[in-house]
Parts: sequence; C-alpha cells; structure tokens
Amino acid sequence: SAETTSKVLAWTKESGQSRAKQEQDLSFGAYKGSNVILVQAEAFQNFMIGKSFNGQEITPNVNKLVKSSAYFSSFFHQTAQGRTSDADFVSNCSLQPLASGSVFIQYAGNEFQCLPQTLHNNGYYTSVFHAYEGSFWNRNTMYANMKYDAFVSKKQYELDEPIGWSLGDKSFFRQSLDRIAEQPQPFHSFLITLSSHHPYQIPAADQKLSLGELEGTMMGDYLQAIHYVDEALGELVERLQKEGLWEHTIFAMYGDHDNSISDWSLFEAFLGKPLKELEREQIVKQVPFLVHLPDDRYAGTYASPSGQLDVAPTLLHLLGISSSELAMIGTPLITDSMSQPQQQNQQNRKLVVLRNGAFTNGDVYYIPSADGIAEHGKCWNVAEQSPGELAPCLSLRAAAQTELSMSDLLVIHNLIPELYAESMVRAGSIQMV
Ligand code: GP9
Repeated sequence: SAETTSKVLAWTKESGQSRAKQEQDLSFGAYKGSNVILVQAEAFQNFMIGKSFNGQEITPNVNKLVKSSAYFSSFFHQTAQGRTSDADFVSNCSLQPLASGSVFIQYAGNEFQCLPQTLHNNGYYTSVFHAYEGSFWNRNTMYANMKYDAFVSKKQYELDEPIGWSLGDKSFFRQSLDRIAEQPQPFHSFLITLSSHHPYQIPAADQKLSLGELEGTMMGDYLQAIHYVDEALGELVERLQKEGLWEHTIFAMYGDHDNSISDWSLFEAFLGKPLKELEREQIVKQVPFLVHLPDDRYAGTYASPSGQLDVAPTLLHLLGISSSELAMIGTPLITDSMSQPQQQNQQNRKLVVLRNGAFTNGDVYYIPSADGIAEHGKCWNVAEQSPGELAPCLSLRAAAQTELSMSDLLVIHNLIPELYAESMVRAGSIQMV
C-alpha cells in the first residue's frame, strides 16, 4: 500500500541521512580514485585469526595483514539459508538476506543499488571472479543485474591445480591477477574463494600443519584448508606489492559464513578451553573483516560490533562516493571519530542485526528463542558473558525487527526503483522511459 511504501521510504532515507552526516568527516573520500580489491573468503571464520596450534600459526599471512589494516574483530556475517550468495548480497548491496531462500535465486530480476553498479556509475571498471560454474547461485543473472563489467567463472580458468570443487585458490588468485593487472584503472574487482569449502578436503601435499589430536578430524581438515587459503592470500598480496598495485588499491577481505562444524569439543580442543553458550554463538557468527589502505592512517583493531551490511558503505565512504541516496542499511566503519576508541564505545555504537532475529550492540547480545516470542529469548551481558535482565534487549528488539521487515519490503516488493527513481536516473542506473 501507499502507506507501507512511504514508511519504507522514510526509514531508508533516515539510514541514508545518518550516512550523509558521516560524510562530513575527513575520512570521506580520503582514498578517492583508489582501485578496490575485495576478497570474500569461503567459510573463513574469525576464531583462528591470530591463533596458533602446536606452535604453528594458522593464518600467518592474514595475521600480518591485520597489523597494517583496519581490522574489525567483532564483525558478524549476516547470512541465512542463501549462505555464500547471502554474504555476497549483504556485503555488496547492504540489505538483509531473506529469512528463507536466496535473493540471488528468487529476486535476481529486481533493482538494487549495489557496490559494483555504484562504482561502475562513478567511472570504475568492475569485475567479479569465481572459479566455479557461473550458473551456481544464479550468479550469471545476478551479476549482470549488479552491472559488473565482467564475470570470470570456471570456464575461463585453466584447471591446473584441482582442489575440492574446482580450482585451488593459489591458481585462482594467480590467474585472476593476470587479468586484473590488465584492467583499466580505477577498477573494482571482487574475488570469491572456494578451496576452504566444506568438507575441507585438500591434497596431502598442501596440508602443511602438524595438528596432533586434531589430525584427521573435520576441524583438522578445516584448519589445513584455511592455512592453504592463507598462503594463497599471502601470495596474492606479495604479487600486488611487486607489481606496484598495492599502494593504489584498497584491499579488503571478509569471511562469508561459518564452517558448519557442529562438534564443539573440536573447537574446545583447538582453543584449549571450554566454551560458554555466548562464546559459541560469537564463534559461529563472527568472521574477520579487514581493510588495508594505501597508508596506515586507520590501521588498528576496531572492537565495536559491525557486520557484512557495512562493507559497501565503508568502501564507498573511503572513495568519496556518497551512499546517502542509496537504499542501503549499513554504515561506514572507518571514519576519524571511529578511530578514537573511547568514542567508538559511546556515539558510534550500532545495532548489528542478524537474520534470525539475534542482535548485539556490544553491551548486550540477544538470542531469540525458537518460538519467536520476544520474552522467551535470552539477553546476554557481553562483558560478563552471562545471561542478564531481558529489559535492555527488549528495548532494542523493535529496532532490530524493523530493520528486518523494512529490508524485506524493499527486496520482495522491488521497492528500490519506486523509492529512488530520481537518483537512479541521475546516476545512470536506470533509463528514463
Ligand atoms: C560455490 C560457492 C559455495 O560457487 O560459492 O557456496 P556455499 O555452498 O558455501 O553457499
């Protein structure tokens, strides 16, 4: 109805206005004109970042990168049943995924205002790379809709390093970079890895860790696969540096979703301690997000909660491209005020809302009950890692539910072209008829 449409418009505009305010910050456009390389890493969780097992670092290359990047240590994947496709949609389009199914499959014909088309409209050459069947998750259709200039899929790669479902990530990065280096600049290239896909079988020659009691378990296989992907990332970064692209490029990376391992004794064996309920929840939901910038102005660890919805607004902000008139939900995470830890704890507290109705603002963490009744959920005190009074969560729950329902209305009813017709015509996203 017209009433619903105007409610959605008001809510979406409000979100745009809060990003517009952040655009007053000096960080807006601080890296204008830079290339962007964005890596979405398969099942790449946060719990093994910076960790060692049997004296071996699991992710030495990412750990090194963390030191020179803005690293978000409480970053949540916001995916649901659409798994990898949800991570892609949420991170690039800054809207919530569906409660069931996948936007890529069900609504690929709708209009969105995602990162690639926004960059394309701002003079960027945009490309996406994934060494699997182009039709999987309906990518061929969705990527055309997202206005990538090029989608490089399995058939364009030489399968010279078979691992798991397809090509190993080392060769995937190598062959992708051969193409990236030839692209017109500035470019935006999105790379989706695959070698650390469940059930994490990689060739014996690539299993470099000695894992003792975890050897031969699903967790052991997972860590071997992650260690291999970390080596592949290390090679990619090294080559970007050698070829002179590194200093003109924003290099960002995030994990897409959890690893589906449900045996908690394996996590406890790896981490060397028993895990409480909230710790388990955080392990399942947190993936790393890091942004390496051409200088070290914003390097450091950012501990306030954030999530995949914030990826596209963060990158647009750094490039000086306004997202205030785009139908996005997230907020830029790298601003001058965010880099002050004490302010991060006050003004910039944001609500990170997960698709299952869980949410956190860093102080409390709400876990909904299976029956969906608000009062049956649990409200955890994050600092104390213990369940507390429900009241502080119930007062935030309405905002979380509104975010989910507004996003659903935008996606399911294809409201974006209706709400943003003017700015989309101005930006060249849609033609006037
Ligand atoms: C396949 C890959 C895996 O192309 O994206 O998707 P997932 O099974 O992790 O959702």
